Amino acid sequence: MPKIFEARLGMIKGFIFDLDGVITDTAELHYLAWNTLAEQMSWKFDRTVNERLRGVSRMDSIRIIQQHNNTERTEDELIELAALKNEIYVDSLDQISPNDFLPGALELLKKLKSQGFKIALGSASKNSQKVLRQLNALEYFDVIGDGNSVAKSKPAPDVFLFAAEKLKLKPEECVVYEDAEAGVDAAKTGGFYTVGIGPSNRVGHADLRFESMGEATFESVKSFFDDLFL
Ligand code: B16
Ligand code: MG
Repeated sequence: MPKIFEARLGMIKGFIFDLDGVITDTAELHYLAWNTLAEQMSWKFDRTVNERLRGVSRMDSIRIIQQHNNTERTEDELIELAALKNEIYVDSLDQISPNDFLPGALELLKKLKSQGFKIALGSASKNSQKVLRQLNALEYFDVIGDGNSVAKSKPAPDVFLFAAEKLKLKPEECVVYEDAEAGVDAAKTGGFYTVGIGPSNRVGHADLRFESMGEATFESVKSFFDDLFL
């Protein structure tokens, strides 16, 4: 039987990818944008605080930064400040190019496509379309689930459930790749198989974990989940 049909016989039929930290590293650009705003506002902000924003929505991120600074602001003020950060961030996305895939990510997308798997994005970002466009990666995704698709952000499973439904697959037919603690929580709550990218203190609760995308190849994942691909 041609390889391309094999995947359709097994239980795993689709892959859902987080964006930042899995497909590309926008975390640095998020950090720089938050840092610029923090300097303008004379807020305390550093890379340790930034690490707490990984996989967290924009509005939840600004709440974390405000807590860190012991400040209280109205919801309208927070929306305005988050919009300022977003302007800086979106401008900085212009510098992303097809050279900015995390090592291994593009190869994995190509492999999955050639094997006939369905592919979706499951990101908290409301800017995912621009990031994927800059990477020239839109063609690999059958469905885009992102911060514009659902109201509840990770650790709620909504964005992954949205992506699976649009792919016409059940959660147990999909593997989710995630680099954030809240993202793995979201995928597990939704009933998905999970691949964590990063250290065990962050994503050790995933079914399978790799330090980097370069290690998280199709072959490694297939050999771990074994029967689900038969
Ligand atoms: P935006 P992911 C997340 O991306 C980032 O990790 C997180 O730092 C960011 O706050 C969030 O997207 C929202 O992004 O401001 O562009 O809507 O990992 O879920 O792909
Ligand atoms: Mg992420």
